[in-house]
Amino acid sequence: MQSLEKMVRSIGNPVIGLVLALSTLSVFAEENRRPNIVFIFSDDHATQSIGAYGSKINKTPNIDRLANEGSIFLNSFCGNSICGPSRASVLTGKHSHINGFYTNSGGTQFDGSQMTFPKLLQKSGYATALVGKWHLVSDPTGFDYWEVVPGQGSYYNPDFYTSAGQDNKKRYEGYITDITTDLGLKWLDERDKDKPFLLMCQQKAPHRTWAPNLKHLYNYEDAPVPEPSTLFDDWKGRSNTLAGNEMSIKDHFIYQWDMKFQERVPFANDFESRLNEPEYARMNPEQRAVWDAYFEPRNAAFLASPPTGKDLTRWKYQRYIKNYLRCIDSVDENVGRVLNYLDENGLTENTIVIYSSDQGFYLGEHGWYDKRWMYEESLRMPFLIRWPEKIAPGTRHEQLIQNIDYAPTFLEAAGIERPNGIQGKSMVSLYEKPNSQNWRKYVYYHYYEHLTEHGVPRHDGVRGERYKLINFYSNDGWSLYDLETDPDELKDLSKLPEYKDTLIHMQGQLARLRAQYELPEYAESMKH
Ligand code: SGN
Ligand code: CA
Repeated sequence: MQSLEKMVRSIGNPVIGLVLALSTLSVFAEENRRPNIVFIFSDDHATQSIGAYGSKINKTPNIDRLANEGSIFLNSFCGNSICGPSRASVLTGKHSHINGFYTNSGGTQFDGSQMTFPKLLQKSGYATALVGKWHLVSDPTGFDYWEVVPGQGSYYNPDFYTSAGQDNKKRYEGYITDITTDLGLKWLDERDKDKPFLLMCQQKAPHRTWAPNLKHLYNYEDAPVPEPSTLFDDWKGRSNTLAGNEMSIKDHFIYQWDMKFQERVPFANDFESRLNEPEYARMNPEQRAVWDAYFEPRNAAFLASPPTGKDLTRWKYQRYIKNYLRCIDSVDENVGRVLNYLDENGLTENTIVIYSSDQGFYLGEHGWYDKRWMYEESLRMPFLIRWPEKIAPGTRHEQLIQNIDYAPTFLEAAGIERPNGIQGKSMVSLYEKPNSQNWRKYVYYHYYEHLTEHGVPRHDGVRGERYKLINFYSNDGWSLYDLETDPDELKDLSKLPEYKDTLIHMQGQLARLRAQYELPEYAESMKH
């Protein structure tokens, strides 16, 4: 930067020089005002387990701070409910068929040469960093610093790698959620403080196999976690495809994996005995001692008199949900660490903080775990945002937003021109008018990973403010739900004559969105 004095001297006329210098200064002042962005992104965190979304099963005081001090989007959705595809949409602001990342399976690499919002922020003068789970196969692009876990990563003593490659992995002792935050905060300390910054802090938790921080193992011990009303859903009255799922609490947990047994359970079938707990092998002797002290007596009690029938499903639900919620306890604690860091370093006012997760998850609803289906629990993504300079505390948004909206929002917040081709809408205007009706009324959804792990068929669809239309286009046709009268989505209305007009209306919306987003023919989508 040219000094003021030098500029005035080189211009000769002190008055013109001073005017020019002052306007230059105001540009720099503007530059300093560009907001920082801290994007905290977890993996598989369902809104049903966030206090601010009305959780009945746990508390998340730190995540809730964002809603109290900023805003919450009550109708926030993904476009393809699975990890890599959702992340690719976040980075590009485009649906899967445009950004090229359709499924986690099939060996796709994210094309990191395409436009992403971190790249544009970096180019416009932001310091950029990414830590934690990446899961897009190719190396991250657009970050001054990145340090990520291979694939899904591990909970205990995790490996991380950098641009030095996966052959040069570094193992950190401790628990992944803490370590990911440590790396992010260390970078914040060491960053170039003359630049605004983007930090993407991407937590692996609470992804399967739901291994808690050992200090949280005894949380939720006192009482059973309430069950969802659809834990014993029989999948009748809806698409036949539902019964083909492999994600039920009843039949599809693996004892030595999800249920935390070390030995084959005598009455378990082969499906339920396929794998061994992946985290146990990574723990050091002290960690194992803590783990064993918790699980061994409880496993022994289970084996001594195993529950049967519905009680067995209930037992599995408790073991699953408690470990899942314990993982979230750690995520929430680490959100608190980040917020405290911003407070202590005078960064709160001018920093946008977002909490989100790559998709929702079934916490026993429909008798399930996992995601992928277009039903509400896995279609939803949390989206909480605090930006003290623009957003009034306690703002609640009803508008339908989607993960393709994040990139254009960050770009507009940073004053960067929106490049052609982005499919999402910037949400910045909604901060000035939280009740704005000038917003989309329907979102498009498309899941491609056909009948892989968990047995979910490909489908697309449209989610409106009241109705949801799903098209199981390669095997079963239409489903239609009324979210107002049937929020649990237990009754498919698509074949009922009295809903014919609604069906036609929603089919029209689907066709409109497919044209707007330039979807190819269904036959083409079936190649992915
Ligand atoms: C793993 C899990 C699945 C999960 C996928 C996708 N199996 O394959 O249960 O659906 O990841 O998750 S596990 O046996 O490895 O636990 S995603 O978040 O990456 O989309
Ligand atoms: Ca995920």
